[in-house]
Amino acid sequence: MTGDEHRWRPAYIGVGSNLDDPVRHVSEAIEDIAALEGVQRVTSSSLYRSAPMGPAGQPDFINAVVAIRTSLSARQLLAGLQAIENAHGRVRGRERWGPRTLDLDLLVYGAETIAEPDLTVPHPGIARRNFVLLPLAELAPDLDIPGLGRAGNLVHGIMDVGPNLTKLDS
Ligand code: A4P
Ligand code: MG
Repeated sequence: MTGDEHRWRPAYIGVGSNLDDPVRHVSEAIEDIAALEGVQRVTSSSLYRSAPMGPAGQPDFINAVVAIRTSLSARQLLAGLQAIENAHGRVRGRERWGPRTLDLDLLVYGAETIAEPDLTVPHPGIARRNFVLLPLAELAPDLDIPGLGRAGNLVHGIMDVGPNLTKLDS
C-alpha cells in the first residue's frame, strides 16, 4: 500500500493538568500517549508549573509538551487523546478554561493546517501561551509551526506575557 496511512508524521501535543496530583496526571499521560497504537518515537519536555490562564482561584497548572511520530490521521490522534483525557477522569462542559485533571491539545500535526469546527491545527493558543511555547521550543527549537514560524523565535515574543512559569526539577 502507498497511502498516507503508512507515513509517519511528526506531531506535538500539549499536556496540562491542575487537579488531583497534576504531576502524576501529566507523567502518566505521557506514557499513555506513547502506548497509543500508531505512535512512536516519543520524547517529552521538562515539566513546567504555571499560574492559571483563565478564571482565578484555581490551582497552578503543570504543563509539558510531547513530540511523537504518528501514522494516525489528525482526527484519529485527537480521538486517542480524548480517550486518554476521559480515562483520567476529565469532566467536560464546565466553565471555559476551568480546572481539569488532564487536557491534551493537538498543537501541530506535520505541516498541516486544519480549520474545522472541532479541530483547529495548529492549536490557536500556541503563540500566546508561554506554558506551551517554552516546552515546545525546549523540545524542537527549529520546528516550523505552519503560519507562525520557528518555535525558537516565537518564544522571544512571549517571555514577559502570561502567567509566571517555572521549570520543575527533574
Ligand atoms: N479542538 C479543536 N482543535 C483542537 C486541538 N488542536 N486539540 C476541540 C484539541 N482539541 C481541539 O476542547 C474543546 C474542543 O476543542 C474539543 O472537543 C475539540 O474538538 P476541550 O479540551 O474539551 O476544552 P477546553 O480545553 O476547556 O477548551 P480550550 O478553549 O481548548 O481550552 P485550552 O485552550 O485547552 O485551555 N492555564 C495554564 N497555566 N496552563 C494550561 O494548560 N489550560 C487551559 C485550557 C486554560 N488555562 C491554562 C491551561
Ligand atoms: Mg483542550
